[in-house]
Amino acid sequence: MEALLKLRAIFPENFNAQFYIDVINGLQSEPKHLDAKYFYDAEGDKLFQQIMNCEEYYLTDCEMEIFRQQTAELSEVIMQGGQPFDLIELGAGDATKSTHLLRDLIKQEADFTYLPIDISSHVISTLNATLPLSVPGLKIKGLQGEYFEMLKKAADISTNRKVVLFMGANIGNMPVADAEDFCEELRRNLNPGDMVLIGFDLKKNPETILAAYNDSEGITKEFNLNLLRRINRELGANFNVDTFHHYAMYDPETGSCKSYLVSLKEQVVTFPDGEEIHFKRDEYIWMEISQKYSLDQTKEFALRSGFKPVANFFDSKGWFVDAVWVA
Ligand code: AVI
Repeated sequence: MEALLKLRAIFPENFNAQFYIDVINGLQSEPKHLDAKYFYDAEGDKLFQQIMNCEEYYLTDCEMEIFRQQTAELSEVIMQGGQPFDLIELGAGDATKSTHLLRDLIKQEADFTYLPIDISSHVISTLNATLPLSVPGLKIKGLQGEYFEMLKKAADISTNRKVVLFMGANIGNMPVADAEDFCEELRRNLNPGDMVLIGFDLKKNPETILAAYNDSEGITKEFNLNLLRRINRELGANFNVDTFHHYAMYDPETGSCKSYLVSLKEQVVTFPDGEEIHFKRDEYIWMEISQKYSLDQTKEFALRSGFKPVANFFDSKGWFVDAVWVA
């Protein structure tokens, strides 16, 4: 506690101790890495919006097409488990894709409550205020917090059947073993008959995948560099972002797409408490994984974590799947 107070006195005003600890631990690891969850400050959110709109980043369009064009089929599968139910969305964001589903479920007179879960209180208060206006008749109860804590809370609030949406290929941002653990924990938090819909980005032409993470306008590069800028802004470090190169690679054998920032020279980055991070020339920071799966792998994944795969929804190119599993 005393150490923490000292740190608070040294660092900029909005000092987040956990952020500092994770950054220092990551940069002292071998190889160096940073946790991709820290990409998403206000600046990072804006850059991610730009990524989603950029030519090469196909993932959002693919999943949007599924939610726009197969809405009735999605509703049918979801409603088959019986009513009433709670529709829970992990990491709801602005709920653009799920709004199509919500409207259709209301049209079908489904008896359900929408429980968006997000770590951001801003996201939750905005959804609580705006969604009932854009989706008349919607019952909504936003939950702000960590996914599994809020899933437990959702189970306390009602005993209704649960349908959990985990979209956007967010599962790809976990290494495969962590994603398996995540699915197992999800299963443990659900009852038999509950359902999950998980968005997976599928393996495809390696050039298509690589381009999505190395766009020609350099937005993904800025998205990565923004984390170094954030560390400068919030933790008072002195990264010179011009001396880091964005490098993305995709391995078609393993399906892992990884991004790195590579130091263009030998250098030392310092923090206000005197902590120093040394970089050799060409030393890299592993920034993010975006894992791609084959359809068979998604099925194995379901079975290994105790779910039964019941339906798959593909976009017209067959690049993305929203897989529906029953607990
Ligand atoms: C949020 N997530 C699914 C994105 C992805 O495709 O891995 C994050 C991202 N990183 C770079 N571009 C997009």
